[in-house]
Amino acid sequence: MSDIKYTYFDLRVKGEPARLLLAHGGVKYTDERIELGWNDPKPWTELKPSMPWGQLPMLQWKGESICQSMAICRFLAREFNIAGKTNLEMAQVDEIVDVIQDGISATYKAWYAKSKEELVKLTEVTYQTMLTQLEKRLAERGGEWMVGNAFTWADLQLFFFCTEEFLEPGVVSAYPKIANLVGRVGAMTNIKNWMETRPANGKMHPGYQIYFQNAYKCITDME
Ligand SMILES: N[C@@H](CCC(=O)N[C@@H](CS)C(=O)NCC(=O)O)C(=O)O
Repeated sequence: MSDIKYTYFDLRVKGEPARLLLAHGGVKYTDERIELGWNDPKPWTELKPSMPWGQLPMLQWKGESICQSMAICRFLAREFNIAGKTNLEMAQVDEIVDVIQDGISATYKAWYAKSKEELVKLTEVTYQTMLTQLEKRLAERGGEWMVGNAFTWADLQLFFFCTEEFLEPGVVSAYPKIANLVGRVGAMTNIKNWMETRPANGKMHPGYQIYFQNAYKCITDME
């Protein structure tokens, strides 16, 4: 029985990057998936009061618990030596991760607004600006990895953003260096294996679908 347990909903949103890190690290852990509230509210209603911040994800690591998705990721990245080699590199990794988090937060905002105008702004302005800037930063840093000429979790976070329900695959191909990086991360043995074998998302409730499908599809559905 593993002394590592990761608890999150049966979803690939805020909690999925840590699952990618755990996959990359190749550690054995219990992947505890809490049923989505709209399918059955009971499991989360019972668990929520015992969570320090009333939210998931939570990582239990050898007798200690850590919450907050990005704190968990930074911890795992340091454990697996992909946080950056120096203090400066760690800051450069954080810089990229924060840019991606801004893009993810903008996505949530547009989902909640449920307005076509916001979704169009997200896809045509926010994503395009962010990907253009990331492509430029990647070129400045040698074109292969986002930081320090070596794989770090900044690359993994970029992989997450480009392969989950944020962008259409065709969008990434317009940014050749990012597309190449995403392809190389996806071909890493542990990541490839995780992507091919991970559990499917839990059953989605139609009323909540907008929150978990990419904005391009949301726009098409609104037309
Ligand atoms: N800042 C927190 C936010 C976590 C969060 O929003 N978790 C959501 C799921 S993605 C949650 O637990 N929702 C259930 C609730 O708030 O009752 C983090 O990054 O971990």
